[in-house]
Amino acid sequence: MELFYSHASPYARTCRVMLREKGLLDRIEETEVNPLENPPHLFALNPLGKIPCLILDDKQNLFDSTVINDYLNTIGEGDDLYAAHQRDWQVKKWQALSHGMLDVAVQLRIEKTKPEAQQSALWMNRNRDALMRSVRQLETDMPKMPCEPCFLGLHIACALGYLDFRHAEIAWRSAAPKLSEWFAEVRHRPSLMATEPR
Ligand SMILES: N[C@@H](CCC(=O)N[C@@H](CS)C(=O)NCC(=O)O)C(=O)O
Repeated sequence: MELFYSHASPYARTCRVMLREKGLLDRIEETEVNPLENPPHLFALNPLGKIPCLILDDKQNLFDSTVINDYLNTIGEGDDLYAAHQRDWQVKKWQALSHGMLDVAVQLRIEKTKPEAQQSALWMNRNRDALMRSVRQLETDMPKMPCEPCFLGLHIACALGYLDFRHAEIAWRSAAPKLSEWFAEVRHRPSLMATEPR
């Protein structure tokens, strides 16, 4: 299999974490690509032109990150990292919250990269507010989240890691001390260490 990714993409990071957690590294080639350079091979695989994108051994391909992670979880070794999602709608909801945080944080990043005159202060504030509300919700709901091997926590760690990487001005730790303490520990997990954004 071959995974197209970039070091900065938080969505691709979740797949790279899943690959490591499920013992699939010896079955994958990870190929770096910059979607903004309009690579024809990526566009041929994914008409949306986005990463991550996975080529399977039979040459079929998969996107987006949710589909790829579901697939990797199915074919890899060890615990089913979506077991809690299957039996608890709240876990699915928190997974959607974490994925939504990536959407908002990437949107904010796109806004920041525009020339200053074209940036929308209104949207940047809306995005920052949504991220802070989401962090506060995670702080509140954390005690109810599953402790068993579960992909939710790893995904949340990728979302928080992206906030630190691209939006360090968002002081999420002061609003979420328990989450911050948890993140300080979980970020040292080998799958997360090996995929730190850059
Ligand atoms: N819903 C997609 C989002 C993927 C996405 O937006 N990837 C970004 C990189 S972080 C991308 O490839 N952007 C290129 C573009 O939009 O042209 C997923 O979960 O994989």
